[in-house]
Amino acid sequence: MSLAAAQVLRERVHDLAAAGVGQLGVDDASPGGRLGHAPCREELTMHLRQLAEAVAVESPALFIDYATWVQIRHSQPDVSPLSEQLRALTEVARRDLPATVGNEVASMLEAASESLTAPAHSAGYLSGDDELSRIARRYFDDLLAFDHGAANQRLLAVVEHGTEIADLYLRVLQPVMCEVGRFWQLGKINVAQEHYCTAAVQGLMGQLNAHIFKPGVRRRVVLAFCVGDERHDVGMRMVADLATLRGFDARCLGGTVPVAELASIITRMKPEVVAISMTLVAHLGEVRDALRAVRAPGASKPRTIVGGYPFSLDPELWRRVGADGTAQDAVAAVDLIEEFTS
Ligand code: B12
Repeated sequence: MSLAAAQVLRERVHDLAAAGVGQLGVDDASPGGRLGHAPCREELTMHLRQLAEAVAVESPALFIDYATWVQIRHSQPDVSPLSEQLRALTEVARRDLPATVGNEVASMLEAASESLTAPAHSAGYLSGDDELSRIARRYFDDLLAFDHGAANQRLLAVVEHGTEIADLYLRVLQPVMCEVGRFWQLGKINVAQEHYCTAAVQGLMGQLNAHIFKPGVRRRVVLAFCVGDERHDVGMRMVADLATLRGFDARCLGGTVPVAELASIITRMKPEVVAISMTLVAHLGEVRDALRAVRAPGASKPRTIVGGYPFSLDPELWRRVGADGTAQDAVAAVDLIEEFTS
């Protein structure tokens, strides 16, 4: 039922968004602080697309997390346009969709409405007391000061003095990137600054290649990528780098790989494990399609693992998309790859 309900929702996103705008009584002369007609319709469209993906995998947690994200991004207080929007969409779903679909959709919208509270104050990702947390804070500050050259040199020195690359990735770079995202979400930095920080981290990871790749025979191929329009590929590269460090022949295809090309690449590379990374719930459908393509008749049928933020949020999501397993971080991902190939 849920896949069918999600399909109905996807097909009717535009007319339901328009009905939602009508339900809210929004027009361009709306009083200050309210969205005008077009932006409101755009927002409702975005909510409905996310909702469709959550409905498809029967995961209220995914939609609740999305609603919480919207609330923080817009710094909305408790009684906010978002709760009004969710209420309007609930009315529209019950009124305009076939009863079975409408009920399913409406109950997920209601669960999200009920869970909306004033956004809690967060201490951020860099508040630890240990040495690596201090290094992470300094690195973050350096990047916000646009000083990536010296910042990266300092981190390279940390590795040369014996810090494991896995620790650098999970305890410095990952929290720094999450903090960058939090700052962007709160409007404390803009997109250009976020791009600069990402480029600095990617540059550092490139420089670390010399410490990661050691020549020699590597037999077990691991293929890592993201599909659809998924551009968040830093976590996936971490998985591939740490797999390389543990002796795998890990090959990274990067982000936004077309699903249609997967079967031929699998046939050619014959990976033992395929690792798919996803950050945005909007790409769930493509991840499911990719898993199907990887297992298509004639292909070499590798084991499949999926990971990225939504899979940590909903611990059963990997099963529902049809993967063989998941892991919360890059070290656990490589442990799982070892388990699947031993
Ligand atoms: C950098 C970044 C970008 C860059 C990505 C560049 C790149 N080449 O990766 C760019 C600018 C492209 C981008 C764009 C967008 N972004 Co962005 N982005 C980020 C940011 C700041 C960092 C991502 C990152 O590198 N994290 C660090 C890595 C190491 O963490 P990770 O991916 O979770 O990986 C770890 C684990 O999950 C696991 N893992 C990962 N993959 C796999 C795979 C397997 C198989 C396994 C087992 C494990 C595993 O291991 C990894 C290492 O331990 C995040 C903030 C955040 N909290 O992550 C926002 C963030 C993800 N982005 C966000 C948004 C909204 C967007 C945009 C929609 C913004 C917009 N309006 O344009 C677009 C969408 C683009 C798209 N179509 O993909 C939101 C998502 C909110 C949500 N809940 O949906 C976030 C959370 C920011 C925020 N706080 O609001 N973004």
